[in-house]
Order: sequence, then C-alpha cells, then structure tokens
Amino acid sequence: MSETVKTQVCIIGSGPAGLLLSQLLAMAGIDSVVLDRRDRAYIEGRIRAGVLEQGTVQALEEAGVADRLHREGLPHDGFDLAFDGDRHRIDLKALTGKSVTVYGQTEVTKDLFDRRFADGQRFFFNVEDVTPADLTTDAPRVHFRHEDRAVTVECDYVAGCDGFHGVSRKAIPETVLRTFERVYPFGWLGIMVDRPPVSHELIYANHARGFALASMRSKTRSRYYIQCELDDHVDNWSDDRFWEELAVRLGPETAAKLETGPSFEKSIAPLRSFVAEPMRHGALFLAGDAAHIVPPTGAKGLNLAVADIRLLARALTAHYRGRDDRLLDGYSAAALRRVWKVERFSWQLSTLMHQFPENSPFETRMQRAEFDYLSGSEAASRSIAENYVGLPLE
Ligand code: RFL
Ligand code: PHB
Repeated sequence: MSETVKTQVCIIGSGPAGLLLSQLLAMAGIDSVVLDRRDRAYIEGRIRAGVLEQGTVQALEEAGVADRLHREGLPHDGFDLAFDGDRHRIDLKALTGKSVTVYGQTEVTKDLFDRRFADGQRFFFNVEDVTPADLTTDAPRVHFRHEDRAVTVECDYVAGCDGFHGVSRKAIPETVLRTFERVYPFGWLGIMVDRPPVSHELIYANHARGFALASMRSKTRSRYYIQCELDDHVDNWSDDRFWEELAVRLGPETAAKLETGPSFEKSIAPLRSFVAEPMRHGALFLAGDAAHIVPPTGAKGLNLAVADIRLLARALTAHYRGRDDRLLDGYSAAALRRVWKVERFSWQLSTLMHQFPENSPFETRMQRAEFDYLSGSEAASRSIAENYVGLPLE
C-alpha cells in the first residue's frame, strides 16, 4: 500500500526544533507535516537541556507556548564558577541586565506537543527509512515507511530538524557539505534526583579530579553531572559512588549542603563540537542539532536550535507572504554566523572547566590563570555573561 501526502513544508524530526517550526509556520498560515522515528512519549521523556536564554523564552512567548514556562520556570540572575575551592559568581543581571530561565527541555517539548495536537498538526510517528529526494528540483519529496505503508510527502521545502544522527544532513552530497568537528576526550555522567538543589544557582566546578555541575529542574528536583571517561558505563556508577565523587569535586563547603537520594535517571553523554556547512541544499534547510553540536558546558544546544528556527520561520514566512526569497537565500550564512560564535563560547568554557588528559602542567596553570583573571576582571566576566544569556539575534 502506498500513500501520497501534499504539504508546503515537510519537517523531519519532532524535537524542539521541528515542533517550534511547525508552530511558527501554523501561526503564519503555512501548512506542514512532521515526521519522527520515535513517538511522542519517547521524545517527551528524553532528559536533556535545562537552561533557556531570554531570547528563547521570548521565542516561546511569540509562539504562544510560554504560559506554563512563566508559571514554573525559575529565573536565574547568575551562576558560579568554582576552581579547586575558590568561587567566582558571574552576575548575569548586573553585567548584562538579563537573566536565564531554568525550565527543562522535556517541559518545552510537552508544551509544544500539547499546542500542536490541539491545533490538529499532522504528525507521522515511528516512521522508518526516511529519504529526502529531488531536493534540487521544483518537486522535492520525502519518502518513508509508516505502519507498513510507503508514504511520499510532496512539498515545497524540507526542514531537516532530525538531530545529529538524522538523515537530513546526509542527504547533502559530500561534494557540497563541509564538516568541522572536535571530539572531547571525556563525557558527562548525569543524574536526576528528587531532592532540593544544593545551591539556588548553578555551580560549574573544575576540580583536579574532573568537572562537576550542580544544576536543577525545580526547587525540589536536582540535576548533577560529573566528567567521566569516554568508555565509562553507568553500571560502574552506583548512586553512592556518584554522590561521593560529586561531593569531592564540589568541595567540602558545598558538599555539606548536598541532599542525596535515589536517582531516577542516569546517563552518559559524549562531548562534541560539530558544524556542517552550508545549512541549505536546494529545498532542504537544516536546523538545530542536525547542523551543529556544542558541548553542553555553555547550555547552548537547545537555544541555538531555537535561534535557527526563528530565522527559518521568518524566511519561510517572507517567501509565502511576499514572494520574497532574500531571507531564504541568506538563511545558511545568517545562521552560521551565530553558530560559530556559540561554538566558540561553548568550546572556551569547556576548555576552561574540564580536566584534559593531554594537558601539560603549563596548560593547567593557564586554566588557573584564566579563572583568576575572570575573578578579578569585570570586563572578562561580562564577556562570559553576555554569551551565557545569549547573543542578540541579528
Ligand atoms: P533533537 O532534540 O535531537 O530532535 C531530533 C528529532 O529527530 C528525530 N529523528 C528522526 N526522525 C525521522 N527520521 C530520522 N531518520 C530521524 N533521526 C532522528 C529524533 O527522534 C528526534 O525526536 O534535536 P533538535 O530539535 O535540534 O534539538 C536540539 C536539542 O535537543 C539539543 O541541542 C539540546 O538538548 C542540547 N543540550 C542542551 N542544550 C541547551 O540549550 N541547554 C542545556 O542545558 C543542554 N544540556 C543538552 C544538555 C544535551 C544533552 N545530551 C544528552 C545530548 C545536556 C545533555 C546531557
Ligand atoms: C542541565 O541542567 O541539564 C544543564 C545545565 C547547564 C548546562 C548543561 C546542562 O550547561
């Protein structure tokens, strides 16, 4: 059995990038179909980002999906950097006039799904063999299998929002695509626990035994991470071992306030910097993790995906409203200008805050000197702060 579906924009991937795009397009009267190889429950359950820039909050407001975010999100005016027991607070509010909001990606995704379902968005979940085709013709298509049927979507444009492991980026010929990558020689082991956070603001700590991060999802739910070996496994980390290691890395003063408990999620994520250029090929536009990855140290991945989508939604709206293709033609260059700046910040903060196995004593001293410089310099602290709260959208 086979089926043909017609739409204006076929969106591959139903993560935050794909969902927000479908919402913004619907508000502009543009029809879309969204495909995902997983189902809604799986996507909503994926525990990932936790920190939203002000620009991301504004984008979600403009998309009409920020009511719960305003009720439940925690505004944060600063965060701490810690280095072997010394602490330096980056006062986001004083240095930039802006703050960030702690609100989980799981919640952003739920809010977007609720709205898209209420509006009758066409979704295909659990799809297989997704294949974008005819991208450089005037009749682009996306083929896939759904519930034992072969489905073809006939569309004007394809939005590749299918994350780092998706198929969209791979549909760009090797002769066209350039990629840039740095794989870090460690990962982050993260746990989630229903206990109040150790501190009311985030703490990023560089300790001789490795990086640690104290984060949260709410006043009663904490998220903690520690740097681990790339080939490590969660089974090697009982909760007790995790709490002991975290306490050492956060230092005795903070550890004294640590409320431990049974974790209900534990996972290891590798750290990677990655950029694919260009972010457009014919009718295909890449957005979010499909085009770029940042290490999580700057809390930028989700925010960067949202920034891409704002540009892409604006460009598609200009095309359909006014037959004006200038923004579509400029999308890749405009998105990449921001991407590279955010890559730089995430790389810089990752380099400062982790223990690198290859570091010589000289590089270790350089990290310490940079921390000391930051601690004593308002200018250097402001540079960190303006990147952390989010660079302005061009
Ligand atoms: P997603 O969320 O990966 O969604 C892609 C969707 O595409 C689907 N898919 C396919 N569908 C159809 N066909 C295929 N062949 C497909 N292949 C994949 C997938 O099922 C999925 O539903 O990408 P998107 O939308 O671009 O969103 C990006 C963000 O998810 C990501 O950047 C952030 O989570 C990164 N990140 C963080 N970002 C922040 O802004 N702040 C943070 O504090 C933060 N912390 C994190 C993070 C990511 C982490 N991990 C595990 C990667 C912490 C962690 C631990
Ligand atoms: C998180 O809470 O998951 C989190 C917070 C800040 C980061 C990365 C992850 O930089």
